Amino acid sequence: MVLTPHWQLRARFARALSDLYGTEVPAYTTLVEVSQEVNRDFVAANPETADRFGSIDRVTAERHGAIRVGSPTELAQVARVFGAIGMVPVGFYDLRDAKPNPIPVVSTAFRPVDREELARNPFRVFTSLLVPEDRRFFTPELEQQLKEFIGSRTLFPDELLVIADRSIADGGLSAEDADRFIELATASFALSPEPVDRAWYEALDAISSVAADIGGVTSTHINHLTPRVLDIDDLYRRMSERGIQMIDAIQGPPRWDGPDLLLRQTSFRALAEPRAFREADGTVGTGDLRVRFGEVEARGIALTQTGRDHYDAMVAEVDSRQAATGRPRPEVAREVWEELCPATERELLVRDHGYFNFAVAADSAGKSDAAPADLLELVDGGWLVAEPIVYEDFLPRSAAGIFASNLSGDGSVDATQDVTARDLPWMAEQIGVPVNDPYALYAAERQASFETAIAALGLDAASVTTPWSAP
Ligand code: OOG
Ligand code: NI
Repeated sequence: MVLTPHWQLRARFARALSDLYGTEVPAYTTLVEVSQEVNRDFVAANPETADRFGSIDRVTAERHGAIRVGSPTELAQVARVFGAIGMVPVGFYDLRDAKPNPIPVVSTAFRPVDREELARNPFRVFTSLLVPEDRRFFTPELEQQLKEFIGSRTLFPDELLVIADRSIADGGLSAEDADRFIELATASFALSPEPVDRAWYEALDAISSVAADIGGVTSTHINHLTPRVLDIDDLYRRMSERGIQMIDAIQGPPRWDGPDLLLRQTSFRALAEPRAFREADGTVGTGDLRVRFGEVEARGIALTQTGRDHYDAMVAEVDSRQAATGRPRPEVAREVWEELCPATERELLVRDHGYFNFAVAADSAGKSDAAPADLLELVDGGWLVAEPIVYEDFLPRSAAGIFASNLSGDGSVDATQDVTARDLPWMAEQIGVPVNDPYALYAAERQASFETAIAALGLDAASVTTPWSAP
């Protein structure tokens, strides 16, 4: 029997979710249209460089979603549903001490990890898990109530989980199972018509809107779906021109003339959506909730740990100069970048700040002299080309900003309470599958391309000097 492979299931699921979200949040459809216009115009204006961070087909289809769940049991089920379509957890983000608003969640991102799989369809989902044990947010009574409420709901039907396990075991699904999987999985992330218990929702909302969004309702839902653009400043302008109120700024690194690092994101607040509410007297009426929004992103080069430390230091410098002068953040950030950020891709490579893949240059075969045993000389001398590896992950500070810009209130936090320890190994144990370290993934990809290219030049990779130390 011919099975539909994971990547095809993933592409179908991403499309189905996009169709669903477009019917639920019409402004998303506008965002996708404008994103496509921006990308078309960018490709027309920059035909040589437009596909430097991924093919245009990939970028056009590219989306990330966000979901939020309430317990390790639910997170483990999410891992099965996404595992069925070739997405595994990568990275650990703790948003509980985020500024300006702490959020009572820890998160990971489910995504494909192989370059080929990413090229076929890079769908990823930022997935947050509530931490009801955290005393800075929740009293012991509330923790207990949350656990009971969450423990008694069902996010995913058994039938879906059974098919998901089959897909993981077999590497794909029969046509019939595939249809059923897409139908059930998509429905699991739709906004539920089930009435929301107003008193319960509001009690949680006073502590954290995110806690209410997770633990105040009986299902999960796709919280936003983010297209990718090649020019986010252009997108921001065009959305504003259409009268859509965007958040104040683009999060992440500034626009400047040097290389784009990591990830830039911006969002708009979604309109209130009508929801059914159950009142204290048992009657059901309608009200509205503003929990879902639109977000868009532009992706740049993945940074090594050294590059990331430098990035974090530049962001801290932006913070302190901005606090001291009150000048607009984009202006301060640009100034700091111009002073401190490596201004070219070559400089990122020399200082080992960025990840690159290496390939034999098209004209290197015509070279008569012996290839030097030094990576930078090989690149500078035209033997190899270095292609930046695109950042496939998230930024906790931008994530916190995205959460915060869409909260209804500031919530309440008791900072004097102890922190409940949560980290990547803890999360892996809860999910029952490994949580990948993003740095290890990028480094492995770089190393593999480096070894292949070096071997093609007839050199021994172990004897070639590189800006990074041997793995
Ligand atoms: C997730 C926010 C994080 C991003 O792009 O950084 C995120 C959420 O709102 O649940 O999606
Ligand atoms: Ni997002």
